[in-house]
Amino acid sequence: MAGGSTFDLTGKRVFVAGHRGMVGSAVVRRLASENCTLLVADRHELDLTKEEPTLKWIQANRPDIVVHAAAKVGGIAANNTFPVDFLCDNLAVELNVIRASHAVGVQRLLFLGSSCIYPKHAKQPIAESELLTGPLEPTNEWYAIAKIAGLKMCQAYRRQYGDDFISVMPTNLYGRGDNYHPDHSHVPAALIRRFHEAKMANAPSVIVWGTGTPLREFLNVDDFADACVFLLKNYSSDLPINVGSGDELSIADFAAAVAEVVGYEGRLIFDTSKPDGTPRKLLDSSRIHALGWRATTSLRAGLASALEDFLQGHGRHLEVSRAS
Ligand code: GFB
Repeated sequence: MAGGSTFDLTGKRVFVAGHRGMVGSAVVRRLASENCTLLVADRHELDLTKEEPTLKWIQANRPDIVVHAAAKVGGIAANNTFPVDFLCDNLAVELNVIRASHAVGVQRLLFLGSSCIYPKHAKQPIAESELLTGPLEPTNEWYAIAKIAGLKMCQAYRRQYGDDFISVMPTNLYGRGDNYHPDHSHVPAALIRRFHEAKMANAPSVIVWGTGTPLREFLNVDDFADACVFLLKNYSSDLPINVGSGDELSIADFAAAVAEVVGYEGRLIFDTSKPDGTPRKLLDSSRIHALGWRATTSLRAGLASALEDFLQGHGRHLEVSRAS
């Protein structure tokens, strides 16, 4: 079952693939309080899109556990602009990491998916059973197809070889270590940066993409990392498992919340030439709740800590302007 027996991380060698990303770095922070040995490889040391070096590195380092947090990720515009990267790089990394993990007999692998793998018009809140029941949201179908393939690889290895490979589907994430690229980031990082810059420049208004009506659920990345460790210890099933916060709001309300946390008091202008993406994406997290895990960080507290992280320059693609 799902959640029947517990898996002990004590003394285990845990490879966090993608440890520089927002999720990977949060998993590394969370694993620091477990009694396990962390294994990481910087990009210049190991290119996970390359099969042979990935296999050799994993053979040489012999992880017991793999957290597969390596992925090419980005917001709605990046997904639309770089379909080859989002499809092919992600497929390559998944194939290399999952195959090599099987080859060395990894005891448990946790694969990270995304809520965008579910159909554009999935029933809300979205249960895991909605997978592959309808067409995908076109702005992110390349990424979604790659993530669905990774999930299916885990199921295939479990079915054919009995490998304990599990998949977890986070809702929209934000928090420490995010990517603040002005065009390619997700909405939380984009708005934190844009509102901060507008505040510094005393700009009377700020652009928010789309109509403001899409609904999104936001989960703090440190809560998500905690869920990953919880699932590593307590979950073994071929069914993917959703991880959400239940904190759902419209993009307009979210933008207002970010503006308040940043302290920006100007006007928000919605640029409807920009895509809205999927109309609603609220995960049904009842299965992980039944196992005993829940998110604990409120959206306000999470946004305040994300802003702090941004101001300290910990994210990527940062050129933070500061009040002198
Ligand atoms: O975060 P985001 O790019 O992710 O956009 P998705 C969420 C919503 O925020 C969309 C609106 O309706 C955007 O139109 N938005 C408003 C903005 N202003 C901005 C802005 O400045 N930047 C961005 N990025 N959005 C992604 C997928 O979809 O979700 C990925 O493309 C991934 O594949 C991720 O799965 C979790 O929720 O629309």
